[in-house]
Amino acid sequence: MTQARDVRIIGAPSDYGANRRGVDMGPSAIRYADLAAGIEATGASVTDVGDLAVPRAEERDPNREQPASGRAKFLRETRDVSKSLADAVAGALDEGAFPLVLGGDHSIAIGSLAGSSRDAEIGAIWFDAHGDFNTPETSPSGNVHGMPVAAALGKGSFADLAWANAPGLREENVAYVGLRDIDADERRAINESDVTAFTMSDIDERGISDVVEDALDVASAGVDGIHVSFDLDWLDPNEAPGVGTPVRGGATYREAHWALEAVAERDAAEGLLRSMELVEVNPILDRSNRTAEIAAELAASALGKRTL
Ligand code: B3U
Ligand code: MN
Ligand code: MN
Repeated sequence: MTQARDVRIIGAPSDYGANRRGVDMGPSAIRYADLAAGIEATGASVTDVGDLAVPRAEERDPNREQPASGRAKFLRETRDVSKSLADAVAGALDEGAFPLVLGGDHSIAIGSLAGSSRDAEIGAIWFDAHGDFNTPETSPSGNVHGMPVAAALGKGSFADLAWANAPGLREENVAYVGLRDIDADERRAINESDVTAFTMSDIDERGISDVVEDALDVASAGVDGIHVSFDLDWLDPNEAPGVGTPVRGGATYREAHWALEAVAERDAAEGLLRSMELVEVNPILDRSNRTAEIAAELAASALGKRTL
């Protein structure tokens, strides 16, 4: 990178996609954990455009609008947030800035992916315990945070919802890292699709470095850039307790830093990092803001923070 990056922080305090309250406070908690200073230490400049307007879930009826088949709670509200986030992300890119989106639950990825791929072919790396590949038809919960990858790719009844689709994302360029909690129908759908999925077992067997390098190859093949979607529940709950759906057996703190340093290294060589989001930080369930602190640190690692 010849020019210093101009990072634009966009808060998306939505919790419409999750069944536990609290992730709406994620953006504040991550900012409070010295996010901007950590990013500036990489040499980047930072502009924080604040939070998107998200009405409180209590004031809304989750069933007011539903897809043609299946169930997706707060679909109407999710559409509104997705559209405004997609515009904010695409607007940042248009102006030469790097969009760093703070969630919110993982349903916000629908907007990030739509915005990042509005005028470009992109790949996506998905760090998550979960596949987020449910459709309204397969979801056991109706929670949209378990559906954003399927939504972006137009699966199931998302095929009819253009706002949810990411125009420049092909499933061949989607790579999961560290999956460990998948629903039965979701497993079938992932296996039948052209996405590439590395599980926690793959990391145990091959090591984090080989797996992340492979994921980067998949996501970056033939595209203009990649989106990094980072769900804090990818980490082990002992390290990152402040998430709504913790799953045992996750990545360590060191593996997480290594993974994002590998992203930064590839970016330094190839300039491929286009957009990023940090999601599912739930301050109510956290201990002394440590999950938010990890999120802030990981953003700095992805953007090129170095020890030496
Ligand atoms: N797969 C389940 C659980 C879940 C997905 N993402 C999170 N939880 N955070 C579902 O509801 O789709
Ligand atoms: Mn997720
Ligand atoms: Mn998850």
